[in-house]
Amino acid sequence: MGLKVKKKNKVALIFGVTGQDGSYLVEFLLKKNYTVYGIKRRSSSANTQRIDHIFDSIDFKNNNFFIEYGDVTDSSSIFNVINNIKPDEIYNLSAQSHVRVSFDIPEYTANSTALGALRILEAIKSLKLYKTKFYQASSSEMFGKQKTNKSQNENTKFHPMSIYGVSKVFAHNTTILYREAYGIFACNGILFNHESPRRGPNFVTKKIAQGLVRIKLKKQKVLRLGNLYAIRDWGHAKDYVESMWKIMQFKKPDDWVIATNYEISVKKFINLCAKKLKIDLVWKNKGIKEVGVDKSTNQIIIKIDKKYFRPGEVDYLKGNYTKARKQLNWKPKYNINSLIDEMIKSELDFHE
Ligand code: NAP
Ligand code: G4F
Repeated sequence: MGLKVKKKNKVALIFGVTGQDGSYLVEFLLKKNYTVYGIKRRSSSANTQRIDHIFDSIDFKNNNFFIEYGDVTDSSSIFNVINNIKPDEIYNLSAQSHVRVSFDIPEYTANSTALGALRILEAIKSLKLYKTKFYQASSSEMFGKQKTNKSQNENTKFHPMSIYGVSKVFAHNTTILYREAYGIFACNGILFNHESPRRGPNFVTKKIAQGLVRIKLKKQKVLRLGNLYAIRDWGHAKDYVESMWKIMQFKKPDDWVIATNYEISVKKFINLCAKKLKIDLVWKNKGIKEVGVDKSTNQIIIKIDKKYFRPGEVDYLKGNYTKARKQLNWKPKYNINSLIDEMIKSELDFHE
């Protein structure tokens, strides 16, 4: 009988582990038997709510999950952690990820979202870790302003409309440069919007699901929103973290669009949520005066607030993920209905 050699676990390092995607990615990798290190930044209040459950969950009993302090605006912390861990795979999910906020804190957004990726790639290069693979969380926000409402793929030209988008283009191109100039296995996942019950509360889907449930339960009177006519291609974060891993296992480093190829407006998203909650919603007026009225009570429950409009808006995003479907054998399992069902259920459960 031949000797059975236990294969060493692969080691992954995640920047942005405390975020929506980071939390799903840890769960995914632990189930694949990885040893996972996550980087959290210092904050004055707890920022680990999305991952705390992993430490004492039976689902992850044999886990190998460790948290280290670090910050992608601090080169020395990046260098030290990569040097100590020497991971097989690095996932850079860290960013100041809110598009509207990037107009208010442009310099910090560029520092974390653009230069963060550069700092990690520089550390890989200077430590000569040529076996370490790198994943960059690129974004459909990079496509920005498009001349036509055609779906976007890997060859679509970028025209970012926010400092966040500009920063992501920098990180995206830097990733390609380090691949081509230094031979690093560096990949970009150009992910379209993806949501979940763990989505941050100031992104529109979570804000709508949370707000309408609170209104239904009479805990909130009005939900204030910005542009109702932006169109997005919304998927589920759980599906999208699987694509990140598949991108890193592909035979060569490359860039990939990950999407559902199904687009709806913010207004349609509201209508679908309202219908699931049995709120009889009708719309009145136009422009800034547009309101959503609960027909059963005749109360205004949705108002437009100028403060949520952006100096630059992205009107239309719909991704063509044919390359990922054919070459990575990836496709989304959730659709818009199952995504909304899960988000609404989680909000209702919260109030039980
Ligand atoms: P998220 O929930 O906002 O998570 C961002 C993560 O980055 C958090 O863990 C955050 O830490 C961390 N972070 C922020 N600044 C940092 C810094 N200076 N140093 C270290 N960590 C820092 O975002 P997400 O939705 O999970 O998205 C993950 C990544 O994919 C982001 O880069 C985002 O830009 C990109 N992306 C997202 C989407 C989407 O639709 N969700 C689509 C395309 C691309 P705290 O928890 O302490 O804030
Ligand atoms: O939910 P959002 O803030 O997402 P946005 O701007 O598309 O960005 C998200 O997706 C990107 C991928 O394309 C990521 F890279 C990025 O990190 C982030 O995860 O806004 C979606 C749409 C926008 O057009 C916005 O103007 O909803 C519109 N909107 C209308 N009212 C609102 C609101 N957005 C927010 N956040 N809050 C509102 O009250």
